[in-house]
Amino acid sequence: MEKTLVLIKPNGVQRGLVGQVLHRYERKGLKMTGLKLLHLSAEKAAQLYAPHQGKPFYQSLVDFMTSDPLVAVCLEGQNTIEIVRLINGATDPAESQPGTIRGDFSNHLTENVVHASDSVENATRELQILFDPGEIL
Ligand code: FUP
Repeated sequence: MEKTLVLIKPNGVQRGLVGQVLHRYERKGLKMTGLKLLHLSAEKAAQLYAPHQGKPFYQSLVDFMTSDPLVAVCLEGQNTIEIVRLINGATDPAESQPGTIRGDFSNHLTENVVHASDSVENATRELQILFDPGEIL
C-alpha cells in the first residue's frame, strides 16, 4: 500500500472545486486517510518546495500556495502515487488531457488546482510537512 499527499491549491478552494476534486479520487476507489483545510505558512511552503528552490518560478509558487487556505489530503492504496498523478493530469496546461482534473479545470502552469507527490520518498517527506502523526488514520 502506498500513501500520497494531494493538495487542493488555494484557487481550487476559492473556486469551490473541493467536492468535485475529492469525488474523482473517491470514485476511483482510493482511500482517504487524512483531510484538512489549512492556511500554509511560508515556512512549510519553503519545506514543501525545497526541491524547486532557486528556480525562476519558485517565489511566485510559494506566494500563491500561501495566499489563501488549501486542502491537504492523504490518499492510500496500491500504486496510489501514479494513479493520482494520472487523475490530476499533466503539469503543462497545453498537455493536460480532458478528463483529468487539470485538463478540465485549469489553464495555468502554477495555479493548476492540485498538487500530488511524485515518488514514495517525496510522499513521505511531504506528508510529514502537512500532517502531524496522529492526523493520518
Ligand atoms: P507537478 O509535479 O505536476 O506538480 O509539477 P512540477 O513538480 O514540475 O512543478 C511544481 C509546481 O511548480 C507546479 F505547481 C507547477 C509549478 N511550475 C511553475 O509554476 N512553473 C514552471 O515553469 C514549472 C512548474
